[in-house]
Amino acid sequence: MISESSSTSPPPLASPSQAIPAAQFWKILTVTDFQDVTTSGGFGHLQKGHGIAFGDIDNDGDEDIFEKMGGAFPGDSYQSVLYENPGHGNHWITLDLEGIKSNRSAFGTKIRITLEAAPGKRHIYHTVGYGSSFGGNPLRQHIGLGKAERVAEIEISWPTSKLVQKFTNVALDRAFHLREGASSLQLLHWKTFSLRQHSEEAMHH
Ligand SMILES: [Ca+2]
Ligand SMILES: [Ca+2]
Repeated sequence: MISESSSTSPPPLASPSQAIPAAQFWKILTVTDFQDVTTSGGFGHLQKGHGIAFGDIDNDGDEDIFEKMGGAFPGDSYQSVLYENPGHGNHWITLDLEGIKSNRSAFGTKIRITLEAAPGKRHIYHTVGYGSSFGGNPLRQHIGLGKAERVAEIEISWPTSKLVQKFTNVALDRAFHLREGASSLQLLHWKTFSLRQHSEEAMHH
């Protein structure tokens, strides 16, 4: 949720006089509202980042972040970091699209989700692509739905066939596969696992 001190301006850039710029993450609430989730997301880090990718790595419904650390010069290196998102209780949906007439990876496919949420209907727009900086996000589209009460409609517009598919009353907090032109979304059962357990095991080896 927007903090009480939410501003209508983008977050300030770090001052050039700061000796060690800390990694900060800002959650975009609307085009003009930002929320600092550096602490609540556990994303604070003093090293410089060089590439970043967002994806729900442990399949628990929130986006985790992989960050390639270190600078551009030889020797300016640091181990890369995987930030496990603790979650903020928001809804989500994941769409794994497979093109048939359009390219198989569904690049360029446009997704429009219509939500019912207080105080009324809201639209969310996504276009399938890697969409990252010096990194690459998974092509499966993990889409945050905030405090949505219902997904009223998902509209998928394929790039080559120009086919437009619509699905209504889709369940929240689920992952679905869709082949271009198929009549229904197929529910996916991805297994969740503990990133923390894996990292602790790695530290003992
Ligand atoms: Ca996750
Ligand atoms: Ca999580």
